[in-house]
Formats: sequence, C-alpha cells, structure tokens
Amino acid sequence: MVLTKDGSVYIKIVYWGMAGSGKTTVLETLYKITKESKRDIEPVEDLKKIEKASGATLYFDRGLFQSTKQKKIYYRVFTVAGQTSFLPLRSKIFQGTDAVILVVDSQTKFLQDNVESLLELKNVAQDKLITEIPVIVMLNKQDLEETIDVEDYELVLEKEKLWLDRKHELYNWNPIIYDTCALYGKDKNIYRSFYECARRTVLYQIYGNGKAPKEGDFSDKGSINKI
Ligand SMILES: Nc1nc2c(ncn2[C@@H]2O[C@H](COP(=O)(O)OP(=O)(O)OP(=O)(O)O)[C@@H](O)[C@H]2O)c(=O)[nH]1
Ligand SMILES: [Mg+2]
Repeated sequence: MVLTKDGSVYIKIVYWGMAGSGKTTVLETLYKITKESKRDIEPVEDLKKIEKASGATLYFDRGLFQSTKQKKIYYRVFTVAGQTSFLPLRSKIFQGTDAVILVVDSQTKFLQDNVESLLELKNVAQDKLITEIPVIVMLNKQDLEETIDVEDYELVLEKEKLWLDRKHELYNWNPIIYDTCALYGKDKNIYRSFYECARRTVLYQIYGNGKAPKEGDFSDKGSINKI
C-alpha cells in the first residue's frame, strides 16, 4: 500500500496464474464491466498491455481503478506473464503486493500446471499468503467441459497449507474460491471476485495494520459495510 502526500491510498493487486489461465482476459473484462455500469470501482486510465503476437503477456498488464465510494482509494492492478520463462519478472512484479487473485485454468488436464503456479506463488510470497496478503481464487474457464470444481481446489489448498482449520483464528480469511468465466458476455463472477479481494485488502489495512485482522481487531464492525 502506498500513501501519497494528498492522502490518496494506492493498493496493489496482482492476478497470478499459469500461462493461458485467463488473467489478461479477466482484467479486460473487469475494465469493460466497470466502465459500462456504475459499480464500486471504476477504471481511471486505459489498460496497459504488453504482449506477444500470440496474445500471451510479455511483461505484464497494468490497470488503475478508483473506488467510487471512497475517492481517495485507488487499486493498481497487474497481471503477471504466466509463461515459465518469465519467473524472475513475475517475482519482481509481485514485490509490494497487497493482495493476490489466483487465476486457475479449471480444465482437468492442467491441474498439475496450476499446482506448480501455486507453488511458485508460495515461494515468492514467503509466508505472507493469508496472514498478510489476502488470497482469492478464480476457477476460470468454467464454461468448458471437464473442469475441476471448488472441492477439488480446496483439496489443493489444504495440501499446500493454504486452507486453515475451522478452529484457526484466521479461518474467516481462507481464500474464497469462485467459479468464473472471463469471456465478456459470458462472464461470471469477474467483478465479484475482484470486489471481495479489494474489500479484504482494505480490511487488512484498516483493522489489521496490514495483517489479517483477528476477531478482537474489529472494534467498529458497523463500518466494515461502508467500505
Ligand atoms: N473458454 C474460455 N476461454 C477463456 C476464458 N478466459 C480466457 N480464455 C481464453 O484463454 C486464452 C488465454 O487467455 P489470456 O487472458 O491471454 O491468458 P493469460 O493468463 O493472460 O496468459 P499469459 O499472459 O500467457 O500468462 C485466450 O484465448 C482467452 O480468450 C474463459 O473463462 N473461458
Ligand atoms: Mg496475459
């Protein structure tokens, strides 16, 4: 999070995931959705895309949104380039991230590639996922045949210790897993998943001082809904 002299707050959110999972498409669709109808965020500058002729991201995509309720809150949103060779670049882009949205290609045949992308994320984020960096998961391409579902991915998260036990004090901050389709017109849960990510990020900052807030940290619960 960056606080500027005029009191504006810049929150950094990164879409992470294996090559071709749909990160760029998700961000493009989020732009279109928030441009065409009034939501809690609106784009304030054009989406910057740096891509190969094939459409795969070469460096990153970058967009800027502003909260329509709290005009001083901005969201700087990146997508990483998913191709394997771009790892050094990905870890660079990840620096200073306040929240991450993991875009999974739900096709069963890609399960292992998705797991590898998650392992890489864990490595880059060290121990900060959930505890300091909220995590949202998109099971993308749900419009296709032979896809994994929420329970399947929950097992992956459990295995990777990114799914906290019901008794854990941070249980409420377990990643939310959304079924999504990023294709504009057929889109599903694109705004909702971003919105939940943004909401959690603000709560981490306000109530947890940059960390996942615990029960007792919410002194004024009423204000949560105003964000
Ligand atoms: N059927 C379907 N296709 C999708 C969906 N999301 C993205 N795609 C397609 O998947 C392909 C790859 O999408 P991108 O958005 O470029 O993927 P990416 O994750 O940005 O890929 P990299 O930049 O290489 O990491 C494109 O042909 C998209 O149209 C989806 O929800 N459903
Ligand atoms: Mg891309």
